[in-house]
Amino acid sequence: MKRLKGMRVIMGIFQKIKNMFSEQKKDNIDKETGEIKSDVQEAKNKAQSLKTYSQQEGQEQIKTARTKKQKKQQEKDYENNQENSNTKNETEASDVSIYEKGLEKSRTGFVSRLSALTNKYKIANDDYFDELEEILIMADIGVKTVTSFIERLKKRIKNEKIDTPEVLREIIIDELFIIYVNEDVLVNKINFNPNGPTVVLFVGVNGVGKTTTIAKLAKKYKDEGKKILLVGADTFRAGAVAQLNDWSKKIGVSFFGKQEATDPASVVYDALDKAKQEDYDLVLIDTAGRLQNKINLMKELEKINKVIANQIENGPHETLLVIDSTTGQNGISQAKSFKEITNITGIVLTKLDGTAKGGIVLAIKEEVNIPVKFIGFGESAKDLQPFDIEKYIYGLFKDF
Ligand SMILES: Nc1nc2c(ncn2[C@@H]2O[C@H](COP(=O)(O)OP(=O)(O)OP(=O)(O)O)[C@@H](O)[C@H]2O)c(=O)[nH]1
Ligand SMILES: [Mg+2]
Repeated sequence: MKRLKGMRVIMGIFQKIKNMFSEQKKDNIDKETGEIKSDVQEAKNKAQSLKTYSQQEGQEQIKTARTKKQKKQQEKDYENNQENSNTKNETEASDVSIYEKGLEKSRTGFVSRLSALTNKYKIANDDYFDELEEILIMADIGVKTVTSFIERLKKRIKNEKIDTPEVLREIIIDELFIIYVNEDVLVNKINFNPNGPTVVLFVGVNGVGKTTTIAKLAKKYKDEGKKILLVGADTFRAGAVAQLNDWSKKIGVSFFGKQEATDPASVVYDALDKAKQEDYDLVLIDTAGRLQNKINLMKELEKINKVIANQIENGPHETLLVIDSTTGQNGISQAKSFKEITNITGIVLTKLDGTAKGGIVLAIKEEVNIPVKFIGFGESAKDLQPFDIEKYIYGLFKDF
């Protein structure tokens, strides 16, 4: 009997221990479930905030850009009122005024028509959109870009219930900003080689401003203390090599070229030998752009690229396509063709001082998606600026 009772007691203890374990297990499971639930909730919250963030991000980007723009305007106003302002502000303001001055023609053409349109219509109806579309296409923005721009504009006007011309103006500028900055990191700098000479190849069709741009960039970087070598590899056009040589003397930088009509790749080969031996920082190579014969040009550029890559690690570090902005849609087709032929890393848009159509910048972004790195505003060595979309849009819409 005693044994039986003892057994029962032991069984009871076992049962209790078992229950304790199972309760403990249940507690653990509950605890784990709770943790999982809270993890899930946390993930949900994160996802929600990411979603909200990404929705807000675009707007934030524009807001930041606009705030910066307003700040620049304030700086500029301040600058105008202060005779003895500091050097940094002076540089900023002069950059802005270079854009303002350079885009004068565009402003009086395209933007004044835009202004007249928003004054004419009190509400944005179908006629308004038709006229707006026409103005934008005339400004060289490009049909594809204009169509998506108008669609977005209509949506915003509906969603945000915009009914005054003033707000409409703001929205138009915002949307043009969006075309350019949308989801991209804007790069307007040369990709410098940290281990030896940086090699920049210039391509583009005849007369777009390649040689002048090289001279302008040489001046800019010489003033920043770099040791520069200009290379005349445009051996196709008589006088092209001499023209670059003349620029090198004017600016006070070195030049490499051969007198007789030579194979451009062999000129580049010898030039890079010199660049390595004499420790040049920046080598700017001028080429001939005969797009008329695409296959030949492609072969020639391939050969030049091979020579550069063999001579200098990761070279060329940039291939800049020069486009004359006054040629409008033709310039866009050049960009498309060159993109097929070789690896273009950036665009230099020249002669913006000479065109009433500033829209090409936006069309290039949307249709070719290669960053505009520099813009040319005139014929002299100082008339070049790193491209800055804020200053550009500000210069364009100053009076809008
Ligand atoms: N107004 C204005 N003229 C420019 C600008 N850039 C270049 N030019 C002029 O455009 C013309 C052609 O410039 P180049 O630099 O010789 O052009 P290129 O591409 O080297 O021409 P090729 O060597 O013939 O292929 C020259 O008269 C330059 O002064 C600019 O930004 N604004
Ligand atoms: Mg030239």
